[in-house]
Amino acid sequence: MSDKSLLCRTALPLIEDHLLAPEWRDPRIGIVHLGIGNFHRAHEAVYTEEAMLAEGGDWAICGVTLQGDVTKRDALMAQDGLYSVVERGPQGVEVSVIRALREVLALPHDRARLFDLLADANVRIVSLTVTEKGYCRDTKTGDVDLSHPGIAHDLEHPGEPGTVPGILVAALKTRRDAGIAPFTVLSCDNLSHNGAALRQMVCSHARALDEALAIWIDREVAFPSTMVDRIVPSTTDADRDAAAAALGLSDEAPVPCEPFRQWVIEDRFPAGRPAWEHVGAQLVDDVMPFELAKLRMLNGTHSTLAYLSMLAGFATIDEAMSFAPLRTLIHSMMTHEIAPTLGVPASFDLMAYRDALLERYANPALKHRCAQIAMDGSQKIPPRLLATIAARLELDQSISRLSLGVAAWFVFLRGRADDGTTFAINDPLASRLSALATNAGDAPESLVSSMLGCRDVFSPELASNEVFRRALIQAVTQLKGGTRAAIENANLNAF
Ligand code: CS2
Repeated sequence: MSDKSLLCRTALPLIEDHLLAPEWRDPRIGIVHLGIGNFHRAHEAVYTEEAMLAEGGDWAICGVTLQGDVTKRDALMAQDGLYSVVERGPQGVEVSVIRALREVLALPHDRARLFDLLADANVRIVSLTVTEKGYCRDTKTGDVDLSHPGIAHDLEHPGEPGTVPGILVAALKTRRDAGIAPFTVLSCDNLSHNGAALRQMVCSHARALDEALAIWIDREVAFPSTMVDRIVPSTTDADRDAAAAALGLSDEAPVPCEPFRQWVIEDRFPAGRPAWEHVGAQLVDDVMPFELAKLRMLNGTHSTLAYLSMLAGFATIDEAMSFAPLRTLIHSMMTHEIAPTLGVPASFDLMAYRDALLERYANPALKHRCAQIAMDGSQKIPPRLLATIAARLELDQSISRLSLGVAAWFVFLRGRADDGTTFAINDPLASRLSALATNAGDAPESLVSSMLGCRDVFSPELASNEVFRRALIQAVTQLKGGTRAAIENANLNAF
C-alpha cells in the first residue's frame, strides 16, 4: 500500500474534477453482479456508471465473489466500492474513478445479505462474468453438470447454494413464492449463445428440484444474450502507481484496460435496464453475428497467440505481435480460415475488424500476459477454435492454421517452453490433461490420439475426423522443430 491516504467517498472532493464524472447522486442498488473480476469493473460497471450519469436510474451495483475471496471484497469495501480504471493506450494513460459499485460481498460469508438483495424488487438485473468454467455446464448436453460437486451440493442443499445455477434458482424461487417479479439474467461471458445457454442450465437445475419452478423460470425469466469486448489484463503494481499518481490517493484495486470497448446486447429487459445505448452499447434483436465474430476472430486468435507464445517465449501479446511471422499467421488465420465462417451484416466489415484487432493486440502499453489468456484452455478451446474448425471441415475447407493453435495447446499442456522453461497449467482439467500430454510420449501421432480422446473437450465427430487428426499430427510435428520455425512454416505451407 502506498503512503497516500486511501481512495474513499469522503476523499472524493480531493480528486481533481476531470478524473471524476460530474454530479453523482448515490443511486440505489439495481444490479447484482456475480463474478466481480477486473473485466466487469472495466466493462459493464463503466457503461452503467456512464448510463446513470446520462439518464439517471437506480442501477448501482453489488458485486459478488463466489470463491470466498474476502481479500478482494475487503480491499474494495475499504474504498467504499470506489476504484480507478487505468486506460492504457499507445497515446498514454487515462485514469478515472468509478462509483457505480456500491457494495461487494463474498460467498459463503455474506449469503444472507446476498439473498436479501436478490429478493429486493429494486434489483432488476443479475449479471455474470464467471468465466466459461463458472457455469458448471455439461458440455455434451448443455444442461447443468449433475456430476459437478458444487451442483450435487446445491441439489442436496438448495437453501445454501454456492454455484451460479444454484444461486439463481434459489433466488428466483424466493421471488416467485413472494410474488415479486423476476430479475433479468444477463450473462456477460465468452460463451456462444450465452443467454440461451444460461437459461438451459438454470432450467435444468430447477427441473432437478421442482418441475413447476423450471416451467415458471422458462416462461417468466428473460435471459438476453450479449457480446462483450474489452481487453482487461490483471492488475499490477504499475497500475496502482498510475492511479496513485493521478488521484493523489492510494487505490488498492485499480483496473487496467485498453481504450477500446464494445457491448452488444439483446434488448430483452422486462424489468427495465440502464440507458446503456446512450453511452455506446448496441441494443439489437440478434447478438449472434457479433458474438461469433468476436468469439472466433478475437478469442480464437487470442488463444492461438497465447499457446504459441508460451512455447516460443513471448511473455505478452504485444511482444508476440512484434514477431512478424506470428503477426502474419494471425492475419492470414483471420482472413482465410475464420472470417469465411462468419455470416455478418453487410455493414460489418470483417477485414476492418481484423485490422482493428491486430492494432489492439499490438498495443505496447497494455502488457497483456499470454499466461493469463492461456488459462482454462479446456473451457475456451471448444467455442473459440473447435467450432470454427468443425464449420470449415463441413465445407472441406483448410484448417491448417486453426489446427496449429490447437496443436500448440497440446504441446503447452506438457508445461515446458522451447527453451526448457517450465510453467504451471491453470485449468479445471489440468491434472488430467497434463498427464495425457506428458505421458503420450514424443511421437506426434501418440500425443494427438491421447488428446483427442478427451471427451470433455472433443466431440466424437471431431475426434474421429481423419482430416483434423492429420492436420494436428502435421502441426505437432512442425512444433517439434521449434515453435518459431513452425509459425514460419505455417505461413509458407498453409493447406
Ligand atoms: C482473453 C479474453 O483471457 C482471455 O481468454 O481472450 O479475456 C479477451 O481479452 C476478452 O474476451 C476481450 O474482450
